[in-house]
Amino acid sequence: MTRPWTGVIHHYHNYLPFSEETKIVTLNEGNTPLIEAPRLANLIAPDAGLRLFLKYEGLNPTGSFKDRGMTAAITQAVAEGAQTVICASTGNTAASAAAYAARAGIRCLVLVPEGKIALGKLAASLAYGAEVISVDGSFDDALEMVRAIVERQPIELVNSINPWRLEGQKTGAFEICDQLGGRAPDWHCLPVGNAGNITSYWMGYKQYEKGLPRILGGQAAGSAPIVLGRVVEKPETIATAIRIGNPARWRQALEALDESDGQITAVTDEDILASWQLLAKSEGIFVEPASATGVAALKQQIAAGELDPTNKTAVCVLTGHGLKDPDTAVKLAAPPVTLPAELSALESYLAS
Ligand code: AN7
Repeated sequence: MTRPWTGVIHHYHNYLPFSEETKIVTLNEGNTPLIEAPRLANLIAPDAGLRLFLKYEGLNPTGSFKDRGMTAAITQAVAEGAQTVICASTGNTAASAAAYAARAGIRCLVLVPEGKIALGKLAASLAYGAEVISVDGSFDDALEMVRAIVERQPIELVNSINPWRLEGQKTGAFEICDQLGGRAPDWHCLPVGNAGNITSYWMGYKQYEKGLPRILGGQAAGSAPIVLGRVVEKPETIATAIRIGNPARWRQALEALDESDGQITAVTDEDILASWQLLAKSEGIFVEPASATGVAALKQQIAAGELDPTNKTAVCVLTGHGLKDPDTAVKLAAPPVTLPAELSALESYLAS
């Protein structure tokens, strides 16, 4: 019998700086599927022999990749005696912090940008019992507030400025190498918001020593500070998860791109939604819009001739589940057909 999976800290203990005695706060996160996507591969790179894999991080306990880093951050916070944690969030960090804080029995405050957080993330944060504070400003404004408050009060910050978040998050790279049979892909594609994930993956690949991919990051065109090389004061995009104008891990993201001979590119909201739809309709994988940004970036770079897909292996990280943002999904689709509850109505519908 195989050992039951009990979360990323237990599984990758030898690669993480926790002592044997530390009491681990976990929801058995990680071990998410790496799903090969041959139809999608053939759509974005016809007959090129591209092997495309999707790392479906939406299947983590709170429905996003954030749980990998949050198990580590909350474990460490509790080990240091913290009784309250705080974060600013576009939603997924909030839901994850709220869940792990509940698990640990500590207080959790989350600051979110007013009106710009997807319904599933708000619902979950409230359900887990976090104190949700809606800030009349952007994510970047909220992050400034939490950075300042933790200087003044004994509250632990659990945004990805917290180095323990990166420690947990880097396990995504370990898993991908393990799932590919002990090697890294040629290309690793992902959305970039606050740039914690890109920083962590690069740390993880370097530490695991199974080869190094080239990193391809995607930012939404209306929120692309790293691509533009300047802070975006009023970021906009339908992908609210990555509506961030001043990433906290900006410098480390540039290092990852430089060291991996990678690139970062801006993709329009239309391109994000086109890839979002392709994922759902051609592979049966429903993600929140931001999560399609890595696929959109890969598709764009191949189409532009910037990236040669011939016989390459690419992994796209799908960062959050589609049920996080049901409003956008419903808004973009045709409404359901309504019929009377009669067989004849169904038959005429099928004939039409
Ligand atoms: C689905 O939850 O910043 O570049 O506060 O939710 O590591 O920030 C979310 C970010 C990609 C970008 N995909 O990752 C937050 C938050 C999804 C996300 C990102 C986020 P980072």
